[in-house]
Amino acid sequence: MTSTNTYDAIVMGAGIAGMYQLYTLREQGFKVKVFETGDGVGGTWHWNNYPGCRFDSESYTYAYSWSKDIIDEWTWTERFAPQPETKRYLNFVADKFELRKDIQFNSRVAKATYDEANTEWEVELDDGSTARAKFLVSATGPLSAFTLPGIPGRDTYAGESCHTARWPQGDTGWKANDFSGLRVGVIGTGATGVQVIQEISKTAKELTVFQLAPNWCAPLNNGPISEEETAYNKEHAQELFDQCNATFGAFLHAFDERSALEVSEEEREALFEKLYAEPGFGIWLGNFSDIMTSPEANQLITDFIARKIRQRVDNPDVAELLVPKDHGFGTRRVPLETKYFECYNQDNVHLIDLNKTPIEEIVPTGVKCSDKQYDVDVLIYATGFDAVTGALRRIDIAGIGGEKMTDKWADGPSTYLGMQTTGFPNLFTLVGPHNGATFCNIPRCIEQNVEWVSDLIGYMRDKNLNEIQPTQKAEDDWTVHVDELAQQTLFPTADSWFMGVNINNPEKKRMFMLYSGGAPNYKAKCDDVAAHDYDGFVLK
Ligand code: NA7
Repeated sequence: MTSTNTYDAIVMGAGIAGMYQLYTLREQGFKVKVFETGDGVGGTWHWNNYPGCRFDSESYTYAYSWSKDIIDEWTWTERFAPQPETKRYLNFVADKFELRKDIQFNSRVAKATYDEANTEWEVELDDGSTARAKFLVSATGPLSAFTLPGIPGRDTYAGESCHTARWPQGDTGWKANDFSGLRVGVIGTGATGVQVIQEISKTAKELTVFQLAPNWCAPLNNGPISEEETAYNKEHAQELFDQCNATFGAFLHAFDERSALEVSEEEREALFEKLYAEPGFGIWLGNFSDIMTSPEANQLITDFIARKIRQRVDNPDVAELLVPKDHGFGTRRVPLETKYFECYNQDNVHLIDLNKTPIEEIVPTGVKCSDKQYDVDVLIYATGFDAVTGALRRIDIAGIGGEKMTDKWADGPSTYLGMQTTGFPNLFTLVGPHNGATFCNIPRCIEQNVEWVSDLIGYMRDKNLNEIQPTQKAEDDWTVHVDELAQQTLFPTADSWFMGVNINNPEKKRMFMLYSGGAPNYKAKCDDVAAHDYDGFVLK
């Protein structure tokens, strides 16, 4: 082992979190190395380059807030930026702050082992090379470990296919979003499926959508940002960030404090209509305060959205297939769409209900359902992720006494603040399970996570401390608290990635994976812990 591959901190992942963690620790004088699987920065926005990909956060609220130069120099063109623009933005930040010099690309961390004697981590990359650091920060992303269905015959398919999170590069044809003349199949109708379906429907000769459960989608209402708006957003950037940080999900949208049940039907419908016509997540996170906690209130918005779907889809039978029957609005992630429902009014788009006619196998020419075979030229898997813990589960992580993290979390994660778990000292899980950042307008909460970790590492340096991990009690209490908070909401009533459910990971225990107490409460708790000398942690 030479000193050249020994660092103060190793960060796994060069997405939004990893890039900022590198920046903050480096500013504090630490020697930092980032290992990134991909060949560029951006994480989610590097990998998810499928047609139609964009975020559902207002662009200027998704941006980094920590540099006035970035805010002044970068101009967002659309209210909800498409993936290429966000990727360009993150590359712009990487260039501006010379982040790449400390990032090693094409380098997947395969193994991480805690060395108790030296209180440091050794990581091993796919190519067998190793590096060491006192601190190991996971910035691997909550939705990065994609899943492919275990449908029989998948490998026999002779056409072209991909998962949306690994869209192949190409300058022409379907790889460049031109599906003309092609028969396309899409499996999956989550937020990703919705985006890719509405896009492919514009050019495909035939688009066949294979749907298990429909989702409660609502309009994105995207549009260009005018010069006047841009000028305002730049001038008032900090106010806008502060406004976000004060809300439950760190979006611009704050819940209406009234109950959906206490207002008149006219008032209720008026708010629903207004939110449905407005950009972004207002229909979910700016709605009456009890739509996510009261089944009766939730039923009202659920009925409203169902009416909208039935109005927008011409064929009543197809409309019924698109109206979810097994969960209420907002209990799963709400996909925001642009003419998604209208694309089912086109002759070239066909919706297959896999509950009635399940896929039996993939065959060389397409998809064989129980009633019929659908031949396709291109088959797209929009089948989701091993969410929140997936990327960590794919690394062989061993803590004190060689305990494997996969064993410790076999029945689901247990954490303190979603940042650490006992037995794995000096390892921090940004945007990890039970962490407030994972149910959030992510960059807003990433900044909180990163700054908290950087402050803590600085504190340990100042106090000459070498090791930190939570007490068992703090971890148990937080894990119970996370579950209790979730039980106060309607989230546990639906199967979703929030609950760790994806049919392609049947071994994963069904439990709420996020922190549902809201961004301000999460930040207050983290700040309080820090203010009390990291109460709940054992520091040595
Ligand atoms: P999601 O939301 O997990 O959606 C995955 C979709 O794929 C969903 O419709 C699934 O149906 C479907 N699916 C998964 N496996 C299969 C199989 N084997 N057969 C048929 N259909 C299947 O992932 P997304 O990528 O859309 O979104 C993830 C997040 O990324 C999103 O919330 C944004 O925050 C960004 P099911 O739901 O099980 O009925």
